[in-house]
Amino acid sequence: MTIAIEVHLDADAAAKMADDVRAGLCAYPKEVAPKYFYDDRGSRLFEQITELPEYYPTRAERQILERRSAEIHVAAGCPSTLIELGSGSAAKTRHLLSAMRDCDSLDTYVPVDISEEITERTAAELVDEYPGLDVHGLVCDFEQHLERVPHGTDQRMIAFLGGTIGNLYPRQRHAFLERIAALLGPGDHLLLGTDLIKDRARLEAAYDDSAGITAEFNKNVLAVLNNQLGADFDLDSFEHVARYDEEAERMDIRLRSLADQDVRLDDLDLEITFSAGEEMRTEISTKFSRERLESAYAGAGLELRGWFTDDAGDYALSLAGVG
Ligand code: AVJ
Repeated sequence: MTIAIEVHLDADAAAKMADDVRAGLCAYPKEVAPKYFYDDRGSRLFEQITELPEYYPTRAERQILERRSAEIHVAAGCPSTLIELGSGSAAKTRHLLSAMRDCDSLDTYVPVDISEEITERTAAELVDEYPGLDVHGLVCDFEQHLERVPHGTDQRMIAFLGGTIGNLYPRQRHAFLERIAALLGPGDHLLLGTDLIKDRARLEAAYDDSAGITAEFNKNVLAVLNNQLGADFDLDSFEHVARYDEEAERMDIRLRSLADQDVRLDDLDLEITFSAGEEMRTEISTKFSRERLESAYAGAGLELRGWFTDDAGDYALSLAGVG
């Protein structure tokens, strides 16, 4: 059993954020990317979201993994290496690791995450829980460093859970799936978590909970800009908006300015104005049907090989492979 952790954090991550935020705030309509939600407070708020009665995706995904990990593992050809993008605390991943162990194929786990602290803690826990397991962690932004995941002769499964692919616009999603396809050998698989299309009322409730946690999570992105870019956003002058866009089949999450106001971002030497009622997009969360996902896969050279949903049919884990 070994632990090896490689850190590839860009020295200029801060500069990239500055450029990215400037471009988004100077565009019309204004937009800030959802990856900036997740500072410490944002990550804690997201944890709370996953426990809300209205927010079903986390529970649905957990149910699938609890009940069907063995089946998923066999359908994926009994891989011995599990690579997980955005692994975090690997809470749900343990079901997959246990299925691999139970049929004696578990060899290597590769968590890929932006947080060094969490990756180290998770690695230490897992080598305890799974005797003989090698953990080869990668601390990086996987959108930038996807190609660093280890290649080898072992059968691999790349897991991307949680439904985060829904945050990507179609072109970004296409590019991401193509990069995954390029990483997969003939026997390898992608295991992807996606939220499914359902009625507007349930979707909108899931993203606008009655306790107001999602609203706080959304507004927290303004606090991130205040802290990291020297901005002076007044969080109370914005309100949370979560609408289902039926045509695009995605949740569209925004912050609406409650007044005419100016905001200064010192570190960008930038002053922007919001008019009362102006909306700034902070996230999309795409919802899928099996057909839609199948065609997204096909467009990137991937083939749908397995489809696993929770009892209610709210959420899917799918397996995809190349050629
Ligand atoms: C972590 C991107 C999957 O889209 O459901 C939850 C984030 N945003 N509530 C999602 C989120 C508002 C979540 N993902």
